[in-house]
Amino acid sequence: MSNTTINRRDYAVSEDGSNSETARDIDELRRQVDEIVQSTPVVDLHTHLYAPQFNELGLWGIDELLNYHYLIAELFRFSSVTYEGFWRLEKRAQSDLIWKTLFVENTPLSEAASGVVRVMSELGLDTSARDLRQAREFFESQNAEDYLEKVLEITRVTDIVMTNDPLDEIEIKTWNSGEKIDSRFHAALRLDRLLNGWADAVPLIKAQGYDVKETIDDATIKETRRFLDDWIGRMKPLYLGVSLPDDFAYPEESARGRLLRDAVLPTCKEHDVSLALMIGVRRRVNPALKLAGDGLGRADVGVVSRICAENSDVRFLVTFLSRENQHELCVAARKFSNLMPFGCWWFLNNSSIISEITRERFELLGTSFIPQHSDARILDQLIYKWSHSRRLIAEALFESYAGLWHNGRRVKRWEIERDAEKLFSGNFRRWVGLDAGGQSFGTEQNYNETK
Ligand code: RAT
Ligand code: ZN
Repeated sequence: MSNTTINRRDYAVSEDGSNSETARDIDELRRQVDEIVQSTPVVDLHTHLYAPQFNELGLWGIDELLNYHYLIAELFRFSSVTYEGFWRLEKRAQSDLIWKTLFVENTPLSEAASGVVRVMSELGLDTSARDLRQAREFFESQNAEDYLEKVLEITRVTDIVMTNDPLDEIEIKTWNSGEKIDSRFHAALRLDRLLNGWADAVPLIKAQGYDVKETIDDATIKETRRFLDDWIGRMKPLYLGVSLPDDFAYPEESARGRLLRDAVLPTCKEHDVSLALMIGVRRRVNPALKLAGDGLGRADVGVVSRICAENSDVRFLVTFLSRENQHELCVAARKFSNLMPFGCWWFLNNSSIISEITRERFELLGTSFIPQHSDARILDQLIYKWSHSRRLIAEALFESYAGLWHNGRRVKRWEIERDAEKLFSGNFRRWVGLDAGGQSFGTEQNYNETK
């Protein structure tokens, strides 16, 4: 439900003054926005999904869905199982326990749990089943290739951006095999291990034939740049990306600060490739939870303003993990045109918070931002994450149009289509130079020609 009450009397346009036509007009606007937002293709700019060529890295199916780290964290809110006890179980026993605890013995109200219900109902599965027999039979009968097509069709996601670690053994094998990657999947070169764990990264980079040292000197910077150049050549990433802690600073007297300033930013300039900064994660707040054990902290948005000011020839995609940083990020984006806010990341990918952040962004930035990415780790999650996000973004967009209408301008259908295209794919495509496949948007004439 929307947070803002729309007073339908405000839209009275009928000659006889009756309210029915008023309601019809605003309702029709609502229907138009819903229909357009539901059908607009999506480019999902940050996921942890993989093209089929990466084989076992691609996850799908009920056991993976239930073993999502968001749900593992929730399990321990309700179950007395110990961390060690849980990790000792086989994957199927883990998902059985998660199902029994979060879906049978408790009502699956959380965003992640309710999302599993959404996926199951979309696929025609019993969402109140006592066990996972039916769901497992369904997934066992699916062929991976056809299932990928099915999910992309249901979600209208046309392009998926992966998270690619150049130090991951399985990934390296696929990239080096020269196999053609499914063209709907795009790479994002992830720099976490390089920037956040230099000492551990050094032997791995060395093993790939680059003469880097733990102490960062000019020769090491040169070799790191060669490493990045080579991986950019191999992956053709749409952007370089890194997640950063809440106390991330810039400039910073540290290995990360030096590598960022002297290797990463010059590489972005040279290759004309964007840098994604995902700021605010506190890794391993509870290490016993493994991947589920990360938390968050409020960061300093001034850091982003400084980076943008000092590197005006680099484009930055930026997201913050703390809700408290969102308003400041919008204000920073008003000051720097090389800054593109994106997504409601991780702990912010919850209905109430998506609504709030998206409204705030419309108010401060119009349509000049990227409202959402899925962060899906399991293919099936695209179904619920995009269904939730589309609904919430449609609501926020409708309310912005209603406000505009109230102020004296009625948005036209082609303008709604143009706006939706920007929000769900165009802003990102243009930011990173991803070809829009011949589609043209933006003018009434284009709209009429493509109708
Ligand atoms: O959202 C998530 O699944 C997190 O575990 C992280 O992957 C985060 O999104 C990240 O990219 O670091
Ligand atoms: Zn992620």
